[in-house]
Amino acid sequence: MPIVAITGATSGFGKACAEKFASNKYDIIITGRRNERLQDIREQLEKDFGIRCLALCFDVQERNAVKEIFAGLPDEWKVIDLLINNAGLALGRDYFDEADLDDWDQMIDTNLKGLLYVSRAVLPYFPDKGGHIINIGSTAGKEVYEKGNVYCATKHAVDAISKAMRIDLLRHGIKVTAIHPGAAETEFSMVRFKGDTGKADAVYSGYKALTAADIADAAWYCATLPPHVCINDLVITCTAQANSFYTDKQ
Ligand code: NDP
Ligand code: 8X3
Repeated sequence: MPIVAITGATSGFGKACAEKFASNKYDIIITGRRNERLQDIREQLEKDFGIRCLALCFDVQERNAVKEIFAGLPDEWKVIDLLINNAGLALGRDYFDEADLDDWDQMIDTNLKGLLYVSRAVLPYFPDKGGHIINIGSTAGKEVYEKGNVYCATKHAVDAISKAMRIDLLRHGIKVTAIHPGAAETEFSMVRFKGDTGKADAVYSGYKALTAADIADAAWYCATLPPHVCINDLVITCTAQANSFYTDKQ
């Protein structure tokens, strides 16, 4: 069975991708910081789909932990066909001159440095002249919006590093795809607004946002094309969203 490793699989896009690939008989490596959720999801995937699932609990910001976890993979998990770099977050929605510097650090360390650490740790396990990395960017990586400053910057960085990885990894036959979703209803806004349900719900009210399953379907499409075809860059929004900040509820 092919193996997919998915970071940030305890909720949202990552969990939906795990379900999509498991339902198509991939074996799955799921990661995240919340171990109880990881173990529950592992059990559910194994039970529902009859596949093997390995749950790895770590923080992508911790460079040494990332390296050690992947260096210690059991032998039967040592060929990884696809990596989905999905773990990420926004923290706060504040003017540049008012935002919290700890929030900035965490977004940079997770969305950019975490993606780099995991990618380097997984690269040795790709098959000879093969392998595929899907990076989850954002429409915030294509355009900036008011009070989006550093979150948008991290996703612009994901856009740039995806292009750079595609060029540098071509000599190993590795595909690199960036998927850039617009607003999707997941735990994203609850995290961004630090548990303020009113603010989080308002993000998705008055129009039909994307769902996590929509993004999993897109990832599945990109992952299952013939070897000579690579989707480089895919921007996907709900129909009501015309760009990174305009929706028809405005
Ligand atoms: P969720 O909050 O539902 O999921 C985020 C996932 O990332 C969780 O599984 C979380 O796991 C994991 N994660 C966060 N920080 C870390 C960390 N330091 N180490 C390890 N895992 C971490 O949000 P989404 O599913 O919406 O977001 C997934 C990705 O999609 C993110 O990169 C986000 O920026 C991007 N995105 C989201 C959009 C949206 O509107 N929802 C639109 C465009 C892009 P745990 O807490 O267990 O560690
Ligand atoms: C998440 C989408 O518009 O909240 O990346 O930045 S948005």
